Amino acid sequence: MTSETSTNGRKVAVVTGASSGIGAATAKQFAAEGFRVVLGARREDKLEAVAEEIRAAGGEATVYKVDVTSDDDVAALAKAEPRVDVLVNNAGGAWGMESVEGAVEEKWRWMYDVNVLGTLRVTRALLPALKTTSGIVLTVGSIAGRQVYTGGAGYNAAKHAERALVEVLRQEVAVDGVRVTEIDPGRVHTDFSLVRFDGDETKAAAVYDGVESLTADDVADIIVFAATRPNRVNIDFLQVTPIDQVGGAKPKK
Ligand code: 8X3
Repeated sequence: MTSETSTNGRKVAVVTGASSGIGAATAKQFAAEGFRVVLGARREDKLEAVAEEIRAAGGEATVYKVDVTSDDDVAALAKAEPRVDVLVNNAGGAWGMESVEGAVEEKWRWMYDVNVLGTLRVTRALLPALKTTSGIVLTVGSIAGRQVYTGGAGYNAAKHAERALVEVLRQEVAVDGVRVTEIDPGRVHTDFSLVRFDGDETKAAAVYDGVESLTADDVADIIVFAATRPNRVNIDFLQVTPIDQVGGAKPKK
């Protein structure tokens, strides 16, 4: 992170899935650290609300509609933002908890597209800019990408694949001075479960009921910490869970 050519001399952090949860919290924290933040997500009204909060606090934020499954959206983002110091690949998610025997291919395809190909699309498009700044790519994986659990096969497969992508990328771009870090959270209280259970609020609430989960800010803290180390410090990955989830990826039902 050497060049000083961004708008107002600020370094630029691009965050996908920035309209809520870990993405929104991460964007706010980067802005508080003095970065100009570039927020991408599908829901523009929600994105704009996050950006307004950042601006009200004295930060600088730019918003783009970015569905990471759309090549056009990603290309437009890359064209409009020639300087990138930090990329946070946060867009992703789980859909369903069917057994392997009951697997729904549509859900598996969506999970692969968002978690794996989405991370590929955005990273590939922004790599030229990241090489120019000796930047850093941080990808929000999951403990589900390191361990498996019953009912998790589609999500486990996608998150394991995303981790493989990230590990290969690290080896390929180290020579360019680009660092690649994976942040692997366990249970974080966000809309994650609402999405997984098709908007079923009772099922989603049960995941977090009676246990203390991580907050989106807990994870954002770690992302910003990893991104703001000196360039000589490479962090391969950080796994973070609530205390009751130590040693096992199994989500609470
Ligand atoms: C989600 C982690 O523990 O809910 O990425 O499967 S967990």
